[in-house]
Parts: sequence; C-alpha cells; structure tokens
Amino acid sequence: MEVKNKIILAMDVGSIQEALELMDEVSSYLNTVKIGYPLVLAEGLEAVSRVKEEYGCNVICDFKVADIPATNEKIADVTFQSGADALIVHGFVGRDSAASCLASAEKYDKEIFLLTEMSHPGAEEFLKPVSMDIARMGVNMGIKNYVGPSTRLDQLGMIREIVGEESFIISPGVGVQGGDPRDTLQFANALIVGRSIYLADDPVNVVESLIDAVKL
Ligand code: OMP
Repeated sequence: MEVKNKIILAMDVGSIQEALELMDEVSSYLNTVKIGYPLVLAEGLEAVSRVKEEYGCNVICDFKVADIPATNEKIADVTFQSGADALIVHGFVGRDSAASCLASAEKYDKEIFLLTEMSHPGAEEFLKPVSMDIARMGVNMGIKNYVGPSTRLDQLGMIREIVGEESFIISPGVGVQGGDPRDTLQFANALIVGRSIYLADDPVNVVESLIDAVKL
C-alpha cells in the first residue's frame, strides 16, 4: 500500500458528516484513512464506502479482529465486501484465527495488517511479553503488513528486525499518546495519527507540521 506523506488518518469521529468535513480539509495531503469501531458502530459500513467513493483513498478497517477462525472469516468477508482495502487483525488469538482473515483477504485480493504489540500502557501487562512471538508467527504465515507501537521504539525496532525490511509497518501512538513522528519512522513505514488531527482547531496545520517533521 502506498501511503502518501507517510500519514494514515485515524478517523475515530462519531458521524459520516464529521468524517467528510475533515476529509474535505485534509484529503489533498493524505490518501489513506483508518476507520474503526467509533465510526462504523455509529454509521455502519457505509462509512467505509462513502469515504472511499468520495475521496478515492485507501481505507484500512481497524476492527482488531480477535475471534475464532469461523467468526473471523465472516467479519473479514463483510469488511472486504464493503470496499475496505485492508483489515487490522489481532495476532494474540493465534495462527488459525489470523489465517482465516488472511484467506479472506486473498479471496478478495485485499490485505491484512497483523497487530503485534499495542501502543497504550496496558499493553505491558499481557501483550508485550508475547509481541515478538506474534511478529514471528506473522512472518511464518507470510504476512507482509504489521502494526507496532510508536510509544515503545525499542520494541518497534525489534519488531522491524523480526519482520524484515521488506515488510510494511504502520505505527500508532504519535502525538497524544506521546510517540514522536520522526523517531517512529526509523522503524515504521507510516504513522497512524488520530486525535492530534481531528481534534485540532486547524487540522491542515497539524498535517502540514507532521509532513515537515518527517521530512527534516
Ligand atoms: P490517536 O491516539 O488519537 O492518534 O489514535 C490512534 C489510533 O490508532 C486509534 O484509532 C487507535 O485505536 C489505533 N491504535 C492504537 O492507538 N494503538 C494500537 O496499538 C493499535 C491501534 C490500531 O490498531 O490502529
């Protein structure tokens, strides 16, 4: 996936109206949007098709899929049928669960991102001790796309070592969660940024500053 300016907008707003207004402002700078539960539970999967149709951008659905294989497959199928280009899938549930999402992605000629370690403090409790195993599992399964934390760069660096330079890593946690854009891009291919942009008085200014910061 080609991510313009290395920034993925996390569209965690509460309505299609807000999403479209934000896209009107920033869409010339971005070509990739991540849509998750906040917007889809409020507006349905139509939010995915609307954003795709009106702006022609890549949409990554962030449903952090973490169920048994049969249910994962149904979730992945309906997500890809909505037009989503990619789906974020949890790794901790194990190989069979992730494999059913991967099989669905292959069926629709789409992609999955395997979530390794999460960015928030609570990830230290259960996820951190197994995150490298999750990354190794992804490599063994032939997965090419990963999500890893900008808030723990030592961990992100180890994830990069495991998945290799050819893999594509997207990294949340920049801005409000404390991650630094430039440092994160030492290891990640693109940043996921939400609140710093959509809560800003001037989202365009924030996006421009991020682009400058990562160019330096
Ligand atoms: P902000 O913290 O507002 O920039 O948003 C970060 C976005 O990335 C949100 O949509 C989170 O749900 C998502 N995210 C994380 O923050 N941490 C993770 O470990 C994984 C994700 C994700 O999978 O996108």
